[in-house]
Amino acid sequence: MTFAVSGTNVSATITPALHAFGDATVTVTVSDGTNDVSRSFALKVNEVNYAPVLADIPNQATFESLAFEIPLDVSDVETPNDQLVFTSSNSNPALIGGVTFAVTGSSVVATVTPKALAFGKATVTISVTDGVNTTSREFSLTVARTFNAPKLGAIADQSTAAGVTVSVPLTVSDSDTAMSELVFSASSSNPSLIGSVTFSVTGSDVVAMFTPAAGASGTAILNVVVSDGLNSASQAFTLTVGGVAPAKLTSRIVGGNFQVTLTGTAGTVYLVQKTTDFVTWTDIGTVTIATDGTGVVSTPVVGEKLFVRAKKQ
Ligand SMILES: [Ca+2]
Ligand SMILES: [Ca+2]
Repeated sequence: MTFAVSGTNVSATITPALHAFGDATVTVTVSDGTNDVSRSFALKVNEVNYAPVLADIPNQATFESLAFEIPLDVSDVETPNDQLVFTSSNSNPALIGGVTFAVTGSSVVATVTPKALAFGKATVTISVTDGVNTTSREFSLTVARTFNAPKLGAIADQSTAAGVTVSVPLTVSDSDTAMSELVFSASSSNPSLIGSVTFSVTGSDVVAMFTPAAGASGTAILNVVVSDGLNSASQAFTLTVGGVAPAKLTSRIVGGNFQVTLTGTAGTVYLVQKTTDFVTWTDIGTVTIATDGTGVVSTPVVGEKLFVRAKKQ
């Protein structure tokens, strides 16, 4: 309490204590050095609700899909931090997955989670209210794109009949590129064998379809590549396209041997047997159809009649 004297006017100035409110009796005394005179009056200091204080939030940067925390400097004269209500909004809902708040004692931490596969900029506004007054701060958020390489699982070797398309499911993943944005391609060690390659992408299911060229048979090493535009992954496998199927057996005498030729799907294994009486069959040997679609086995000529048969193994 201070007094100011100007001529015959005296004014008293009363300053309530910081953030204090309530009722008081104020007594003012004036003295000439010998005699005192006092007067009292009632003073009511009304309650004021001070708005929460939220310090400026620096601009933020993160990487695609990478959540991060921001410590918030918050206080309120009347309300403890754990009773304040925190909310957020942002200018780019396609980028921001959500903002959550954790209050421990007076410590407040906001966690910002970008949406999966999203990148770009947003202005984020964080608000805190004591129920009456609200204080907001905004900051700029930059989510930088990342380029993690796609992943492609191993592909088992495949075989198919001549002219028959073979469908191969692929195991593909990419942590930061949408499946629909991935680019698939394939190359062949034997281009004349493969007529066309197409890829079908449905959600996360990817199927590669290899169609042999008309009339072609043999084998090719196919290299399948998936790219996100910057990085790629690849897997190779062997595709065998069979010749004429089912197997055809021909025989002829060559230099005193009975030579048996099988024509069929490459990679197929046959057991070739012989007999003279259709009762007792003796193994000549096994034949694996080669990549040219044929396999040959021979046995010495014995007697006048010899019959052979081939059994698929
Ligand atoms: Ca307040
Ligand atoms: Ca990627």
